[in-house]
Amino acid sequence: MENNESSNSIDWAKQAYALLKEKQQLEKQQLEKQQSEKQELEKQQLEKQELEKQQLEKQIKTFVNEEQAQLGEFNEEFTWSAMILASQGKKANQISIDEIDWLSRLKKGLEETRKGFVTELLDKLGDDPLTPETLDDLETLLLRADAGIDSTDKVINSLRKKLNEEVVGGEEGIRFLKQELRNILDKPILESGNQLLVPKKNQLNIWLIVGVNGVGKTTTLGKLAHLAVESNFKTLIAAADTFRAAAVEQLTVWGARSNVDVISNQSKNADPAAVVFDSINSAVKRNTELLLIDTAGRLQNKNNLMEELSKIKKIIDKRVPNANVESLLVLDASQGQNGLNQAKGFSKSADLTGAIITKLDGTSRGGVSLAVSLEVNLPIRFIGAGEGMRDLRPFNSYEFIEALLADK
Ligand SMILES: Nc1nc2c(ncn2[C@@H]2O[C@H](COP(=O)(O)OP(=O)(O)OP(=O)(O)O)[C@@H](O)[C@H]2O)c(=O)[nH]1
Ligand SMILES: [Mg+2]
Repeated sequence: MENNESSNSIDWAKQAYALLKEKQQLEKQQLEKQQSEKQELEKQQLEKQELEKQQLEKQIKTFVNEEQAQLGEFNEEFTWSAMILASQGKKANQISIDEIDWLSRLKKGLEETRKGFVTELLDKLGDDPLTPETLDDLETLLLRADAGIDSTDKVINSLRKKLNEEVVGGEEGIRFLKQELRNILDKPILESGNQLLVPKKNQLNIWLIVGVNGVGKTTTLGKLAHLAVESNFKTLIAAADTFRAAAVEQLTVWGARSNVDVISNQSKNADPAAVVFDSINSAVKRNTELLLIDTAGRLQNKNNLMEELSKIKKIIDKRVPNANVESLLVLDASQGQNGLNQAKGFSKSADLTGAIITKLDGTSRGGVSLAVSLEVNLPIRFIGAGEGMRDLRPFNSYEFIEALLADK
């Protein structure tokens, strides 16, 4: 009996030992697996970093080569662009390759809007005098290009009034239409008392770039940095979008393209307001003339976004009350009426001073610029038509409307 018991307990001990051994083995294997997984992950991260570094270097190299405007052919594009500059009073020797190049690209960029709007309009108008039916067609076309109901009504009513007073030929109709459209775009600009938005020399100017996610804020900021450096402004960038992980890298590439320093805080959950604070300190120390602040487009919710913007604004007002501050709302033209709603939303909570319309290339809804000017009374300050560094220019209603209504 006793013997039996002791052999049982030996068996039990053997069993327990085997189980423990197995467990230990398993744990060891798990540990080894974890370690090798960790090593693999580290290796992958290193490879990824190396790849990103290579891509960054490659991008910067391509940018340097790509960014110089070239004198193209003496063709219809060149002639049209030169004529637009000439009709604004520029002399032949005052015209730069950059300006010609931009106008050709703007016209090309607005091709989609034009196709769905002007080509049809010109066909309808022909050389015959305007009729009430052509006005109905024009109304539909303007609405389709996202000019908005108010702008469309305004233009159509003016044309109708003119029609009641006199016979309006096709060509004159177009001229009148262009003027009416320009009036809409120019009104908020004239009311701002500032025809062209340029940083004030030898002072601190702070431009806050705001807007919902993906509209092109960071890209626009990069292009603005380029324009500013070209115009000899001492420029600095603040990476205050701390929400999106890759935002700082994206800005660093843009900064490198124009040789502009980027103030950032790489740590996780960094406070955007702290980044702004640091960047203002650097700007003051360096006598910076233009501080461009990139902000997040997406936070946990819309209220957070607005709260963050007002926090940033407060820091600026407190730390540098004399700075010339602009809050510029970036809108993606391809979002049409949605853009108009964003402009209305932001103008309620964020003290906006202007708008920048991006992605005018390849959209058929460039008309949203009219809706924003008329319905939100926001001066359009810049327009972007492309992803390149040179694809952003100060807004000029004459050039915009000519490019929009170009008849070829
Ligand atoms: N075609 C075209 N693409 C543009 C233009 N501007 C920006 N983009 C592209 O739009 C995408 C989004 O641009 P971002 O600058 O990252 O937009 P964002 O507003 O900073 O986005 P979040 O930081 O995520 O809120 C990118 O792929 C840009 O290259 C433009 O004028 N034309
Ligand atoms: Mg961004």
